[in-house]
This record gives sequence, C-alpha cells and structure tokens, in this order.
Amino acid sequence: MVGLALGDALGAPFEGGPLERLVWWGLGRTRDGRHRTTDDTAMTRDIAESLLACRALDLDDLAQRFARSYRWHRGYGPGAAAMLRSVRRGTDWRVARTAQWPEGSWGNGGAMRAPILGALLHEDGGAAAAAGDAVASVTHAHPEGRAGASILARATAACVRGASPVAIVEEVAAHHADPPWASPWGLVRAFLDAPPSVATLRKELGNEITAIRSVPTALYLGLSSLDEPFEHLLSRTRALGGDDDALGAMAGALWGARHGASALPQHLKDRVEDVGGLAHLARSLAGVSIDWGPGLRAAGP
Ligand code: RVK
Ligand code: MG
Ligand code: MG
Repeated sequence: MVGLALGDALGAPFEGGPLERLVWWGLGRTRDGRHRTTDDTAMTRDIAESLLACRALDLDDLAQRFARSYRWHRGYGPGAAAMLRSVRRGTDWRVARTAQWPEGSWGNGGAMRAPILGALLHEDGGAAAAAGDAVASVTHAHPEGRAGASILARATAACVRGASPVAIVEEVAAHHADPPWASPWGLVRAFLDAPPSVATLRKELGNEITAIRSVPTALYLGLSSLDEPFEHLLSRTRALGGDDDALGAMAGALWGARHGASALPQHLKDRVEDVGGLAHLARSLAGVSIDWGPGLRAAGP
C-alpha cells in the first residue's frame, strides 16, 4: 500500500500533458506541503477499510465506499467519476457500471487498485487474480478492465512470494493468454533481458489510461526495478509520461510488495500525504482474518 501511494503521489505531477500538469500543480499538495495521493490510493484505502469492516469481500459495501470517497480533485478517470456520482445518487452499481459503455470500462482503474488483493492473498495466485477481478468489476465491467486487475493482483502475490521476474511473467502469461493479452508478455520477457529505449517502451507497451496499454508496462517497470533503488523506478516511470500516477502506483506496489514498507526511502515517505495512516491501515488488515469464499462467490460469473 505504501509503495503504491508513493508511486501514485510522486507520479501524479508528471501525468498527462501541459494542461493536466498545470492543474495538478495547483491541486496536488496538501496544506502541509505533502504530495497528494490520487484515486489509485483512495480506492485502495476503500478496499482495505471495506475488508476490515466486513471481514469479507462485500462488493455492495465496496461500491458504497468507492462512491462516498469520490472527490473530483483526486483525479479519477472520467468514466469512473460519472459512475461513482451515479451510485451516490442511488443507482445500483451493477447498472451504473455499464451506463457509459455497454460492456463497461476498459480503463486501468481496476488494475491500479488490485495490488492490495495480491498482497493479502499472496499464497494463492489464482485466488488473488479472482479477487482482483471481482473488485475491479464494481466499476470496470469490461473483460479487459477486469483482466488488468487479475494480472496485477497475481503479479503482486508472486512478488510477495519472492518469485523471479521471469517466473512472474511466465505465470502471468500462462493464465492470461486470451486476446488482446497474449501479445505483450513476449515483449515484457524480452525487455527484461534487453531494456528498451523509452520511446520503444512507450510505443510497444504503452503509457495510456487503458488496462491493456498500461498493465504490461507497469509490470515491466516494476519487475525490472526490483533490484534497484525505488528512486530509479520513479525516474524511469516519469520518463515515460502519460498515465504516470497509475503506472507509478502499479509498479511501486510491486516494488513495495517485494521489499516491504520499511525498505521504501524515508525521505519519499515524508513527502507523501498520510503514509503513516496507510501503513497503520495495512498493519490492521494484516492482523485480521478475511472470509474470502462468500465474497468471491458474490462476484458472480
Ligand atoms: C486520470 C471506449 C473507454 C472504454 C470503453 C476510455 C486516473 C475512456 C487514475 C475513459 C488512472 C478512459 C485512471 C478511462 C483510471 C474506458 N469504450 N473508451 N468501453 N472504457 N474507456 O474513465 O478508473 O488518472 O476514455 O473508466 O479506468 O490515476 O475515460 O477511468 O490512471 O478509458 O484515471 O476509463 O481511470 P475510466 P479509470
Ligand atoms: Mg490517479
Ligand atoms: Mg492516472
């Protein structure tokens, strides 16, 4: 959670074009001068708080928490923002999630909040992936939006278990081979051996807001940085531009899952909003037992 928050808050000033960066220059600091976290961290916190309160994966509770926590100034994706406002007005999330696109969103908003599920279910990559899918489905009904979350949750679980980067890519490739997911894994694997230029990475894997054009990129950035200082991961992510907060959040979560919050640089933790609160929440969650079975069944097919 802390790795995700650092990647999110310290990537956000580099997100988008000049206009987005200018807006974030105005909005992106707390009163005490810390870097503000965005939707990526806010929704992760919602998941943690829902699991703590329900001791199970309760998608109705989660939808209400996502909707209550929504704040325009935290930079939510446009579809997610409209969907959450609609849930706040009383629309059932199962209806609201397909109001804009018949199949739902294929954005990376499901994937960006999935690492916490991989961390909690790290002993079982399949369960982590299923939980990622279920939690994504509340706002991201599209199969690509859900698959992005499954992949990130599975990869995070494998990072906690200490698997090698190559083994993690192979595990992901073995379970996510349906189009359009088949093509990126060979590239990610090749890039681990022969790092590409920034331009090649941007062109081949992407830096966009969609799951398919950001999850493989974040996987590559995170896995290829596991044995480097966290600051390297941040500067490599910033160089890519585009959806920098989500790329930073996803890659930062993989790094954090491997090394733990105490390994993250203190000078960066001091610069980000409410890292202490997040760490406290994470410790509380690690200490309780969650009944995943009924929650996962409640997700439906
Ligand atoms: C700004 C056509 C679709 C689509 C579909 C496009 C924050 C839309 C976070 C949509 C993350 C965008 C990010 C993103 C998370 C999605 N047909 N176009 N079926 N589905 N799109 O709005 O929660 O940064 O252009 O659901 O996934 O830090 O606006 O948002 O980086 O993808 O937003 O999808 O965004 P949304 P999200
Ligand atoms: Mg964000
Ligand atoms: Mg973003």
